[in-house]
Amino acid sequence: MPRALITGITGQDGFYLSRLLLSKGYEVFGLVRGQNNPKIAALERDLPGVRILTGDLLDLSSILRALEASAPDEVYNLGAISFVAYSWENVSLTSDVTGKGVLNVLEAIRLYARDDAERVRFYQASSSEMFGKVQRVPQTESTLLWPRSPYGVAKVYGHYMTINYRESYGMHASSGILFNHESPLRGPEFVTRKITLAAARIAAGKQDKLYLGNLDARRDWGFAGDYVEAMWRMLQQDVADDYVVSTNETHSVQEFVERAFGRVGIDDWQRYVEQDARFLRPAEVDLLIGDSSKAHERLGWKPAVTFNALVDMMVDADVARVRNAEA
Ligand code: NAP
Ligand code: F7E
Repeated sequence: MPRALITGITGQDGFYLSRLLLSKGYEVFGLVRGQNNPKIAALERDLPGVRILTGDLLDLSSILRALEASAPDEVYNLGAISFVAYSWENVSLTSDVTGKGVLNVLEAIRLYARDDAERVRFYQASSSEMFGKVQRVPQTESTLLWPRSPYGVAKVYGHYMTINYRESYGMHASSGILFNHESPLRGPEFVTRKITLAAARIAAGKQDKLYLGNLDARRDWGFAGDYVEAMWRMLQQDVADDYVVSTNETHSVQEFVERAFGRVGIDDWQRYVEQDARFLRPAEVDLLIGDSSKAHERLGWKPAVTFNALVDMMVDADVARVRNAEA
């Protein structure tokens, strides 16, 4: 039975990846931080097969202990401070967790694996946010990185450190440059969930307005359930490498709003949506669109869920939550 250790298991991707690995017969271990993390109860309820270990990306010795306890074949580093807007307000913490946290995991694996560096395969959750002020359209694995947020800068550090450990120590370390991916489990601070939740609440008469920042920003949005399959496939390759994972389509925030409100029967969304400067960013990433041909050719991966199906799935889940008085 293969064994996997996942950091960030209480997040969106942690859920989908755990479910995938459990379905493939893996023994799954999850690193959870804090002495009484309230998300543990949900994890135990939704993924009873997962074995929980405590630790923090800021604490190398806790990661080393988790490696010894889980003896993994594969480590997926999904843990991070992942909200871009928050990263300007907490620059140093974001740099430590999202950036140096990667080094801590790589170093812990190196120490743990000793003379057999390839023994533990490693996945790093890199991000399209690294492309920032995009230098090429669409973006590929070789597009110059130009991050536009402290989060993006921290991800660049983790990305190159992953490559560096691969090249220096022969580690089987792969980096997935994932474009935005969403699901009904997306945190409500991200624009997609903020919109689908608001559409559901407005349709139910529970909310009057939706305040947003930049409606013109364009993203390549896919479904998290599809993207975790690409992570797993990367670690099944004989040779570690870096891969863009994307849908190869771009849509504006406004298009997302139109589709979401249309799904709950509101065609005049302009009546409910107002721009609020609080949600504008000091530097914006205006356009993201990936080219995932390499993942398609080498991993045989392609996304199944379309943009419209993704929006509808998220809206329907929020409509159900509102109906059940959960939101
Ligand atoms: P998420 O829902 O925000 O989950 C982040 C996870 O990191 C949570 O489990 C969180 O734990 C954990 N974490 C935060 N600080 C930690 C620390 N100091 N030590 C250990 N764990 C810590 O993120 P996601 O959407 O699932 O994304 C997964 C990864 O992919 C992240 O690294 C993200 O940056 C990256 N990524 C995401 C996207 C996307 O569109 N979703 C795209 C590209 C890359 P708590 O629950 O305790 O807070
Ligand atoms: O913003 C605009 C905002 O916060 C998307 C993370 O998973 O994907 C995510 O980062 C766009 C931006 O995601 C609001 O300015 C407008 O242009 O949903 P978001 P993100 O910043 O793209 C990348 C790939 C990651 O790696 C990250 O971890 O939407 N926008 N109005 C708004 N965004 C928010 N959050 N709230 C608004 O009111």
